[in-house]
Amino acid sequence: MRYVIVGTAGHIDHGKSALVLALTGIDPDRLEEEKRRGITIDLGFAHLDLGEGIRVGFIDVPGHERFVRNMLAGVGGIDLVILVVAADESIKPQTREHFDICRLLGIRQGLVAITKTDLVDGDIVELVRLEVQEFVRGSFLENAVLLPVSAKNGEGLEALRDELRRLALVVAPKPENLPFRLPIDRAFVMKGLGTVVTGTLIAGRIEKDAEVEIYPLGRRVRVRGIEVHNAPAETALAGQRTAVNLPGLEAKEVSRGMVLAPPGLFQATARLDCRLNLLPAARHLKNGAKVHFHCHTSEMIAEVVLLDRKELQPGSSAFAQLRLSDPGVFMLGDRFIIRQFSPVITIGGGSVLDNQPPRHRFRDSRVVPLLDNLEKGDSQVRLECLVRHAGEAPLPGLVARTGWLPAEVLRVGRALASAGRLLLLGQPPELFVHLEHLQELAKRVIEQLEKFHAENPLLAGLPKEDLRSRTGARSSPRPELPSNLLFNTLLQALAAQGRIDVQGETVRIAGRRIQLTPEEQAAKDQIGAAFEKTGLAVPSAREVLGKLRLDRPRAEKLLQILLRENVLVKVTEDLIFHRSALQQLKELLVRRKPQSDRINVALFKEITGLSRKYAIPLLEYLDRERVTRRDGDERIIL
Ligand SMILES: Nc1nc2c(ncn2[C@@H]2O[C@H](COP(=O)(O)OP(=O)(O)OP(=O)(O)O)[C@@H](O)[C@H]2O)c(=O)[nH]1
Ligand SMILES: [Mg+2]
Repeated sequence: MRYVIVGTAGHIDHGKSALVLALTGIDPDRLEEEKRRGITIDLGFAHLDLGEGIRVGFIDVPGHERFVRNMLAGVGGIDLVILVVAADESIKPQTREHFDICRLLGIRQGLVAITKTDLVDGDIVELVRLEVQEFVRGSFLENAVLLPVSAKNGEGLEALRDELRRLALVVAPKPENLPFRLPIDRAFVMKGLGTVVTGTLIAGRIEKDAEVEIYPLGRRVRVRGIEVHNAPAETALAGQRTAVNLPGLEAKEVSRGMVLAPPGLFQATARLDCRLNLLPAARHLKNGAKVHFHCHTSEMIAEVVLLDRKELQPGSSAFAQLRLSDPGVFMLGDRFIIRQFSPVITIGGGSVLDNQPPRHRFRDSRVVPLLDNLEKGDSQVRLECLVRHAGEAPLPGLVARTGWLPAEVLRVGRALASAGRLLLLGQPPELFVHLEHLQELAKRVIEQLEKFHAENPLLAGLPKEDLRSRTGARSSPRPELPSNLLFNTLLQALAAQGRIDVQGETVRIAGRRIQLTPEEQAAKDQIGAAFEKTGLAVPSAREVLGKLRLDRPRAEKLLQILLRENVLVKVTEDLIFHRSALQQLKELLVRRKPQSDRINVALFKEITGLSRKYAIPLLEYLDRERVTRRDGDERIIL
């Protein structure tokens, strides 16, 4: 079965709805007000089997200039357009506007129906045919078939069905191997069923019972039932008119413009980088101008930020950033329309290139090449661009930015990894790192370590976390810190290359030793000797340091070095002993053991000649060192 969505387009009263009714037997004007006023107000839907496995869904749009926004909500999902031109009126303003919109949206196939031929004679039909041929010259409809038809007497309807059948076979099918996306065009309550939302499925497939998320609402619900072109179905496929029953959701919570997609996969965003085209008939567009933005079924206000010029001239095209009044789900390649803020007329359109761009500085030289690659590149170029620009990017973030399935992002990522462009970290891969970024970080790690050693010759190295934060920003255009996964991988790699040493939490340039000046070396020896000389009756550290001819911070550092080298041992915050004194103490106890393996505080004081102030902390130290073990008031020598 081949499913194709056909949209009507054309001026008010030119016979769009009558043509759909004549073709399908279904009146697309479903609202009471539409029937009373004889005009279309909102989108109408109908369907038709053309045989040969071809099923057509019609989206009938209103021609009235006040309802162009409704027309825009429908036209986003169509594969083919029937441009309707009434034989008695020929080309009118909304013929032009609707046709501009079709061109800006990149619709590639269609036909022209010259309607109401029963009202005019053959010469007039020929005249209109010539006018239309002139009108579509140079567009996607240049070689399209022009068919005179009448909904009244049935003229041309068979030929029109034949042409639709032919076109249906050349239309490119919508992509099924992408995460599904259903831009919602209607939400209503069905008796006994609850909330139903409808739309044209523009990508992927929706299964019955699947969990779905309503973006940007963030609500997750289960699909209870699906209808495709008004018939119950287990699965809806890309390209089909789809109705989804979502019990547990209030119809009033949902509105046109929201999107049904896999839960948690996408991120709604309010900033887009895009290619923007301005129609030749539009006025020039100033940087910062506000416009109406229409994409799929959504509509919001956007501020246009031009990236490389102060204003956009009519008929020209540029990269721009759009800042939206509300968040929405938009993907690379999505087409949109912009309309002037007031009076509201269609002035241009374009395609989304980046759905999560940062705010750019005006004329930032890195932006245009990036957008250029995103616009023209293949999957590999695009993915590499996104990762290069971010430095490192987690897999879920890349799924949300590309709109591809995770497996596809991984496939393209692996190809880039084997080409030596990316590094995929994690098992299974979760973080994509650009090799240039890795090299840049490696350079910064070494620079920061060199700088640290130069400024702190008495310190062994830099704690990892300090190094990570120093490696982040500074002169770099990217202020973010490298993630732990990336940073630890980088340190491992640098250590494996013999460029750095990592000891516990401390990192240093490989082989770098603490470098003391002769004066510092002498002071260090003096501190060591002072503690060694006094044995267990140690002076306070402050007393020792006070005697040195060194400033206090440097003396403190020397003390730290001695502690780190285990020449001195800290027993409590205030008590520091020389290693040799503690060693002698241990030996003293071991020698006593053959006499008795028990000792109490009084006896310990007696044999060491120490006061209680020293005795208790030292006994606790010996317990920790497993030389003794406490047993009530006594200790057992082990
Ligand atoms: N004689 C004649 N009248 C037609 C034909 N097609 C439509 N009409 C009449 O033209 C009027 C407008 O037709 P619609 O089909 O509602 O026009 P439309 O293009 O859908 O109008 P909007 O949706 O409001 O833009 C109606 O009164 C139709 O009966 C036709 O082929 N012949
Ligand atoms: Mg109509």
